[in-house]
Amino acid sequence: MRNDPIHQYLDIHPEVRDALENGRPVVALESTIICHGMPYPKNVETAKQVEAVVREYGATPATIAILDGRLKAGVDESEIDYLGNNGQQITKSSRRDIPFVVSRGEDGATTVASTMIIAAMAGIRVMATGGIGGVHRGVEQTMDVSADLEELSRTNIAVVCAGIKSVLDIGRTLEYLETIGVPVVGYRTNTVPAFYARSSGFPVDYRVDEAAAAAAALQAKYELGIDGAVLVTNPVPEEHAMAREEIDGLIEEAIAEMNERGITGKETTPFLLARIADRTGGKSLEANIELVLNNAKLAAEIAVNYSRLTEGRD
Ligand code: PSU
Ligand code: MN
Repeated sequence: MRNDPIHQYLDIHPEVRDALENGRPVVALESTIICHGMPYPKNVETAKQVEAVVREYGATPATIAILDGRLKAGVDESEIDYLGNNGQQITKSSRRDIPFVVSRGEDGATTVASTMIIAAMAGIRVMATGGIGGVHRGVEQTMDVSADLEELSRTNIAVVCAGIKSVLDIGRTLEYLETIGVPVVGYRTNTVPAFYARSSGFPVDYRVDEAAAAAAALQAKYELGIDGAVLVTNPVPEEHAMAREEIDGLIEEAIAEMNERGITGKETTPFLLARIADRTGGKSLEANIELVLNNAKLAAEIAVNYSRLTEGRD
C-alpha cells in the first residue's frame, strides 16, 4: 500500500495510521470551517474541542487539510493553530483546487468535498462537519451548486452534518441528492434539520435512532459496492437551536446584501456565515459550534459501530 502513488502526496498522521492499521475507528474533520467558517480564536478552540469530543467517544480524530502541498490526514495542534491563525489567507480548496494547491506546494483548507476525497484515500469511512454545501437560492440565475453534492455521489464515506442550511435552497438540494442516489438519514428525527434550526419541514429518506443502524447501512452499501456517501443529518441540540422564522429573515437580508455587493462563487458561503453571525450577535456562531460538537460525537459513535461490524474484513 505504501508503494501506491497516492502516498507520494498523502501524509497520514502516525496516530491515525496506527488506528487504521488496527481497524480502530477514525473520524475525519474538515478545515474550511476552521479557516473560512468561524472567526479566530473560536475557530481554533472549536477545532480542538471537536477533536477532543471524537476521542471522548472512542475514535481517533483526523483533521484534513493541505499543508505545503502535502495532503494531511490528521494534523497536530500546532497545525490547527496555524490554520486558524491564517484563516481566510488559506485557499478554500474543493475537488478542483487540490491538484493546483498540491503542485504549487501551497496550503489549502478542505471543504466537505475535498475532505471526503482525502479521507477516503486514507481509508477513513466517517467524517463530521457542520453543514454541507448544496444548491443555492437563486440557482435559476447563478447555477451555484456546491461541488459537495457531486462528491457525495461518488466518494465512499458517511458525512455527519446538521442538515441543510437555509442559506441554501433546501428543497432543490434534497431533489439533487435524490437524483444522485445519496440517502438522507435523520438521526432521531423524521425531518431534515436546517442547521441553526432543528427542522426544515422536509421529510428524511430514512430515520435511524441508533448509531449502529447507520453503521449497518454503511456496511451494506459498501459491501454491495454501491459507491457514494451516506448523509447523516443530526439536529442541533434543542438548547442551542434557533427558531426558523428568526433565522430565515436574517438570511434573506444577508443574501440581498451579498447580491448587491456582487459576491459570487466560493465567497458566498463564508460571507453569509459571517453576516449571519454579526446579525445574531454571535448567537448563530454559538449554535454553529454546538452543532459541530454534536456531530463529532455522533460521527465517533458511527465509526465505533462501523469498525465493530467490519472487524477482520476490509
Ligand atoms: N457550511 C457551514 N460552514 C462551512 C461550510 C459550509 O456552515 O464552513 C463550508 C464547508 O467546507 C462546505 C463548503 O463544504 O463551505 C461549501 O462551499 P461551496 O458552497 O463553495 O462548495
Ligand atoms: Mn458555489
